Amino acid sequence: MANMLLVVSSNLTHLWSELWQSLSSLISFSSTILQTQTKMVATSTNEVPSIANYDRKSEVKTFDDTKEGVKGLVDAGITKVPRIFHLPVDQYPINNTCDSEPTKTQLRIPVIDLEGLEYDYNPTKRKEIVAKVGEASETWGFFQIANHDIPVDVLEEIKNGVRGFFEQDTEVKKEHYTRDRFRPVIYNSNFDLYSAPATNWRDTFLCNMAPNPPKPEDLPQVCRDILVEYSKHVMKLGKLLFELLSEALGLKPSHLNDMDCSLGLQILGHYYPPCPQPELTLGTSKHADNDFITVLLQDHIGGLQVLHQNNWIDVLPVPGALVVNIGDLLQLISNDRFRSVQHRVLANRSDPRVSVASFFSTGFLALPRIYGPIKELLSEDNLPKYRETTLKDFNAHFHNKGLDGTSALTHFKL
Ligand SMILES: O=C(O)CCC(=O)C(=O)O
Repeated sequence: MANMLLVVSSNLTHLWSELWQSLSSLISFSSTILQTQTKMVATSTNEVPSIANYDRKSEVKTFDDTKEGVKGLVDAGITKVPRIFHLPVDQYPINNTCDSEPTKTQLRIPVIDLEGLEYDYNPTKRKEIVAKVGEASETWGFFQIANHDIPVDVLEEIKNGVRGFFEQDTEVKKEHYTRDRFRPVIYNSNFDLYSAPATNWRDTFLCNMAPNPPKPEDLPQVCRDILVEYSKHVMKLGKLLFELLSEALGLKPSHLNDMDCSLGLQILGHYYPPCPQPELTLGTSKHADNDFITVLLQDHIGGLQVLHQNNWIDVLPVPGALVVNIGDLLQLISNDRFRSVQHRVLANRSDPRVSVASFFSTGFLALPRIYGPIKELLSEDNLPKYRETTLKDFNAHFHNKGLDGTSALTHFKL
């Protein structure tokens, strides 16, 4: 009898396994992605997992091991957002996704026209622009610039180059997948995958383009030439922006450039695949940038939002314009005069979104230079608010912390 039961049970197991195998082969997902999907249990909207009630570390690792990023999940036909991406309920971007009504408020970040600034030197015009840059940096920490001199076809090409990187053959793309910060090109999904409380619906690649650019052959072939060309344009623009920002602080035009604020450039290409449940997650969590300034090129999709007076304000795409934002390091050296403001990116249901973020900082190099509040800005009424630091130490603190919604600056406050 016991033997018969064993035979029946073994037959049943065999049948079940055959059924499962044919089911699996019916579904055309790659085996890696299938494993990922099986392990990364997708919950429905009303089953909200708390951070503690599943083995997040192992699910995150399974996802990382695919080296296919969020795009890999979408390509595999995923219809529910796996729980590693879920925000805690109180942080859902409720009624605020890209698919919903645009933010009701009329507030918009300033758009500053740089026309005439360089070619046709006109002191009155320059003063006007400097005043606008100063005011936007103090109140918003964000502004858009038009007529910045980077040709529209270069902007189009770099967006296409980034899109091309993420949409190329997965096996070729995977060669760049790494968490080694010292590689010339770093492609992965979520730099803070193992420390952040919720994973973002975003893949990214990063290249350190200045002061020591990678050998051209180390750059991804699909966007190699345009990365080099775009970097040259952004470096020139960065130098101009640091002149304007120096003047806005009442310093000589070369002050911030002389402090090496424009020495280091990291270019990040972000890819936000369409998301089946954008209400549960974010493309990029709330954070402020760990650099002096960021020059951001976004495509037409939208989703970037800035936290202003406790409201999330959409940074609407303006064709041909670039977004500039003040980073933590400029807030630190300007002793809180300029503000590094928190921002986030919403996930969206319909189309992939591409953005190219150019970070000015040398934090990825072990340079000995020490940064603290600029002496010329200090007085008895304006005592230093931050302790001095190397950019390497600042970066290390930012990276260990991850995008957890808190400011990296707090750690450096006096
Ligand atoms: O993709 C965007 O619009 C913003 C990206 C961003 O916030 C960042 O790179 O820090």
